[in-house]
Amino acid sequence: MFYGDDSPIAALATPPGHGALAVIRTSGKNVIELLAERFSAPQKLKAAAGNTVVYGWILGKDRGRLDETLVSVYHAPKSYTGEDGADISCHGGYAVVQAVLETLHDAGFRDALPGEFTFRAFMNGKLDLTRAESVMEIVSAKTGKAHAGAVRRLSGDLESEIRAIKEKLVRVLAGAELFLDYSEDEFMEAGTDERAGVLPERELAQGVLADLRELAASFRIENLYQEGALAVIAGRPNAGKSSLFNRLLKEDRAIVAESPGTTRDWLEAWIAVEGIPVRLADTAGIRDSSDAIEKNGVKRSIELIKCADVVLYIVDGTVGLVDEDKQFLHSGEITGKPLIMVWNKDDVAREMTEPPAGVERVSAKTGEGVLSLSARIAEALAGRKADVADGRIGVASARQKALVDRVVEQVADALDMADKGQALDIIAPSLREAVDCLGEITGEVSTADILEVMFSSFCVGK
Ligand SMILES: Nc1nc2c(ncn2[C@@H]2O[C@H](COP(=O)(O)OP(=O)(O)O)[C@@H](O)[C@H]2O)c(=O)[nH]1
Ligand SMILES: [Mg+2]
Repeated sequence: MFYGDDSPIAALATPPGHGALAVIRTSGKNVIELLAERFSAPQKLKAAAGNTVVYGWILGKDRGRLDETLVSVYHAPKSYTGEDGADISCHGGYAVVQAVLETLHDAGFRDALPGEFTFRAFMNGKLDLTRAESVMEIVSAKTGKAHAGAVRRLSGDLESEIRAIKEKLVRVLAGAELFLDYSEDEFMEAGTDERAGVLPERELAQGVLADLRELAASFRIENLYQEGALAVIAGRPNAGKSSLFNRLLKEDRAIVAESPGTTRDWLEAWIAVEGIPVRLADTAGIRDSSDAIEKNGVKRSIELIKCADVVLYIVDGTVGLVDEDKQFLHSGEITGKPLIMVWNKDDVAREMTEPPAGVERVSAKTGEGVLSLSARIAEALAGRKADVADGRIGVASARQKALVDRVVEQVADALDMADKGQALDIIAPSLREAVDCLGEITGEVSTADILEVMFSSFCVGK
């Protein structure tokens, strides 16, 4: 099987399992005719106008009723894929979905490959690659902010931004090429070869470079909202790590609760901290131990800390900083990591110890100080400029980021060469490659293998 034909495909587009409804999506050549063969009202289905809904039963191979459904009918090119299509809303159960898919297979449909619907939409010019990628971003967005960024890309904001930059760069390139077209003699007559070091539209190129650098820089934050970050809670036994873990889960909305049955010696859960999806991990206590099982737990904790984007180091405020804490804070695992020291049990510690400057005083017991701690976590992860919705659109996928980086490199090279007085015929290829890379971001320039790698990471039915 391969991407790129228009054969009739079908796939379950909703999660498998029990639910009020399931949607089975179909697209391709003759899908309405094929589906009509397994439909209780075939004439009605075939006569239906595009973008209308037809009621009827899906029938099995033996014409027996399988399910009572509503079928949304689409006629090319007015559909998601740009092909004829039909979305079957049937009941959401394992057996019924299997039965409907089986009868479709039997009628001539094949299983859709991952991302094949979106692939077809792209091939038929319904959306560019940035919008195609945003479809998956929408599906996987864990927080409102992640969703908002994806919606903007689906609306075409990034596509327009890339096209606008490309248009400017094409003007720079065209200026250079026009210059190159003059015969050398014309310049020689004037005494010198004036083409050297002259880049027409130089300022335009500099403006483009600035925009591109900003776009490249946007990836860190966009990616943070899309992919999330790992925050690890560490500290001595009894400092209140588990209590704080539970408190953060309660105060900051839990997105996905800890999945039971996973064999781990730490607990983790996804929470939303100021719109950032954060995988919060509660570790075993960090301390020297002779006990083998506990030693193992400590080893795992250290592994987790190594991967952390931010470490919350909990100190029992009623005890204060002890040597063991200091040892940990100066150990190799932690150097260079963003670290927030949390002075816990402040409800009782307030009278007992004086915390060092810069710590977050909290009480996991009462919830006091936890809001301020959350703000600190968000700041440690996103920096002060934590807000994505500050107007400018950003790049969200690693693919987009890598291409923008290449464009930055080529345009910077071109400007650099111009500064050094290089001839335009040396400079022009860099500009040309930059223009091509921009085309690759939106998919105007693309190869079959790039597309296949991209779309195969989609889920089936998308
Ligand atoms: N007074 C007070 N006790 C706390 C607080 N946080 C935790 N504790 C207590 O400290 C003990 C150890 O807490 P736990 O969360 O299990 O610590 P862990 O070993 O670091 O996970 C428990 O008895 C908690 O009730 C707090 O903020 N205030
Ligand atoms: Mg604990």
